[in-house]
Order: sequence, then C-alpha cells, then structure tokens
Amino acid sequence: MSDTIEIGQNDLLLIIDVQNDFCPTGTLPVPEGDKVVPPINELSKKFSQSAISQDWHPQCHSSFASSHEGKQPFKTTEMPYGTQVLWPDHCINGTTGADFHSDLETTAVQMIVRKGFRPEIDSYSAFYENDKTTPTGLSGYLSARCIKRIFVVGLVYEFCVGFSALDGRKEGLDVFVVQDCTGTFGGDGEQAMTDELTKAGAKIIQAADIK
Ligand code: VGL
Ligand code: ZN
Repeated sequence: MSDTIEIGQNDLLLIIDVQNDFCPTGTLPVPEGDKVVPPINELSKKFSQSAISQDWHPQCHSSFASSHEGKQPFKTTEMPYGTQVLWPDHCINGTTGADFHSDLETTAVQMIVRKGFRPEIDSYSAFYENDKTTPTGLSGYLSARCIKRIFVVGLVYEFCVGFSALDGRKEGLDVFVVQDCTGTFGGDGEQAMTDELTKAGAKIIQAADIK
C-alpha cells in the first residue's frame, strides 16, 4: 500500500486476543507475541472507536486436548461443526492467562467481546463461533455504530485475527489487517491465511500506511 489511509468516524480498531496465554510466558505462546503491544498502543491513538476480543474458555473446553482422552495438543479432532485443532489449556475464564497483557492500553476501548465461552464450540472469529452461525453480537454492534471499515490487529494472525477479518468481509465491511501489529505461529498456516485474506478482498497493510 503506498497511499496513506486516513482514519475517520466510521473506522474501528479491532484488537484480537492480546492475552497473557498467547504471550511468551503463557500456555499457548506466540513467538514474540508481546511485541505487538507497543505498536497497537501507538495505533490506537488514531482511532476514536475500538473494540477488543477476549478468548474466554471454561475449564473443560472442548477445544482443549486435555478434554479428549488420549489426544495430544496440536492434533485435530472432528466436532459436529467440522475439524477442530486441539490446543493446550489456555485463556481459562477468570485466570491471569486470560487477562489482557498488562501493558496493553485498554482504557479507551469501548467494547469487549468475549468468545469461546460455550463448552462445546470454539470461536476463532470475533464475529461468529466456529460453527459459523452462532454470533457474538459484534456485527450488530458495528452496524449500530455505523462502522464501515475495520482495522484488525493482535493474536494470532492465522487464527483469530485472520478468521475475524474474513468474517468482517462476509459482513460487508472493508477490512484491513495491520500485519506488523499481529503475531503469528509462522509456517504454512501464515501463508495460507494471507492467500485467503487476499482472495476475500481484505487488505494487508502496515501501521505506517495509516496516517
Ligand atoms: C486463538 C487458538 C486458540 C487465537 C485462540 O487467539 O488466535 N488461537 N484460541
Ligand atoms: Zn482459544
């Protein structure tokens, strides 16, 4: 992107899952996951509207390998809604691991969307759970607030950031993923998500592209 993007009234910064368990000391760490915090804090000064998602699982959540006899983390299992990756226990509601990174500036954030709180369904997207039909309510909030463009940042690029961006496109929004304000597990999944985002018409930009 060479043109600079000016932020206005109908733009929202959507900060995805910047929580302790996705940072280097957490149970499902993204390499250098905490490095997203300073650039997100900087970027958020340009937005008058922002929302933040919080992965918020009950203790025996069905996305945890520990809830499935004999299953190891990072293997998959079949759920009624499709194939599900099994994760180490993470972001258990009410624990420190589920808290936002303590340096993340959240004072000006007007909306916190919790997701993944139903024991039987995981939720990557901040719009819909993994069955692709159960809404979180974010969509209605954005339309009531006349949001037309969302700028998505946070963790994890090829999971909750990417699926939120894809759903944003499906909801008819203009979607920008601010890549240098995201963290990734890396590897094939990252490239595959970039391809999907591009195909869906989401724009991948850097923080410096925003005025
Ligand atoms: C996430 C895996 C499991 C994410 C959440 O925030 O991207 N990834 N739960
Ligand atoms: Zn999760």
